[in-house]
Amino acid sequence: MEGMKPRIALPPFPRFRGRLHDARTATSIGRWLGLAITVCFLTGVTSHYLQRPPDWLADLLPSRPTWGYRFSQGLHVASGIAAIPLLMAKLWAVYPRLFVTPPLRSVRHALERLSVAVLVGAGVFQLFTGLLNIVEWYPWPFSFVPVHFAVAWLLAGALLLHIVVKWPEIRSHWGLRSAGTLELPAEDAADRRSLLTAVGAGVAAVTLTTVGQSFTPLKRLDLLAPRHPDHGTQGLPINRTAYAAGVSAESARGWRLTVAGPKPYGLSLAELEALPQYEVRLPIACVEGWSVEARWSGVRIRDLLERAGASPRSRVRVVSLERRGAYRVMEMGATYAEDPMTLLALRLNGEVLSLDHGFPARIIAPNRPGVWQTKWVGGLEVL
Ligand SMILES: Nc1nc2c(c(=O)[nH]1)N[C@H]1C(S)=C(S)[C@@H](COP(=O)(O)O)O[C@H]1N2
Ligand SMILES: [Mo]
Repeated sequence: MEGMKPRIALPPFPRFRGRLHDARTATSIGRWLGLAITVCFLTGVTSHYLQRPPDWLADLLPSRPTWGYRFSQGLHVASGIAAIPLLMAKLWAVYPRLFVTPPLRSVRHALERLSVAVLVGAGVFQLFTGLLNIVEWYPWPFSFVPVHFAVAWLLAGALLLHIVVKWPEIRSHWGLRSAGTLELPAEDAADRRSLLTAVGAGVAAVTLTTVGQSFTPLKRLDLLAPRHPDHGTQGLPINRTAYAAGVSAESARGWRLTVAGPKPYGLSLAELEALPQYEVRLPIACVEGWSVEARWSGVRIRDLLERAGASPRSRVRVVSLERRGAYRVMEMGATYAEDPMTLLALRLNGEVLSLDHGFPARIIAPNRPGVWQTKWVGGLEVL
């Protein structure tokens, strides 16, 4: 088994005298990085299928627990942010290997280096695009969701391959007790502890100063988070304003909800308000990593479906008044339509919805990504 210490390099390559650029450091940090990436991958895949289920899955997605999407998306963003200092430390530990001589020793060595290049490239790409996504900055020409999703699989595959290839080294460096058998110089121990403590403190710092945007009890600490749960009208952040969506008080005037089904009908706002109203506490859990719970009240979707002569277990298409935009049209599977907590909400935290939060009416459903909590609803269609 080759060791991790690079051979003494010839000029013009740099020389590395730091003692912690070794397999032990790489393993100590790598296992936490591996854990963070695994959690991030699993929660990311969960989020993807909740947001864009294939047709066969759409009517089977669970509408409970109500906090499910909030939890998995919060964990996705938190594990991704925690992975950033871990990845930086890991790259620091191993980067002298970039300069090994000769650069390629054999076909096997070339393949191994290529797989590491893919791993590092995909890892940096995912964390970078994810981080910019949560600040809603998209400075690239491609569409974020499909590319971030595809590269996630590349990263998962490259990581798995890396773990398999490095398994003998990982295993021998994993436990603390094996240290004695590895002839690690005792004088490294204190430096090693300092390095790992610093990395741990970095992870704790970035986590604690951002996680409050989805985990409200820590909201007072969310100094570095792009979103704050209390910033926004009616005690709730706003992702897309009415102005940006091209919806105005004018366009909402004379509004009637249209419901297309076996027995189609329309209802004015006053008529909707006269129907039985229900109140629910549900979060908006944005795919961009912020979540806040609020008190919503309005009419149950299942009641509106029954009134149209449809089964409450129907798939529904919801169309917004918004002229254009990726979230103008939304489809809701039968499990959500049927859930008594799924409302066409008219009120938020006891007040009539503000225009930015979707006046005259918006969707609120349990265990769904924020993108599908459609604002400015114009019509429902039973499918
Ligand atoms: N019609 C429409 N509804 C929409 C959106 C949109 O762009 N258009 N944005 C969605 C997103 S991404 C989120 S997170 C929530 C945010 O709701 P809020 O602005 O009321 O907090 O609304 C959703 N509803
Ligand atoms: Mo969102």
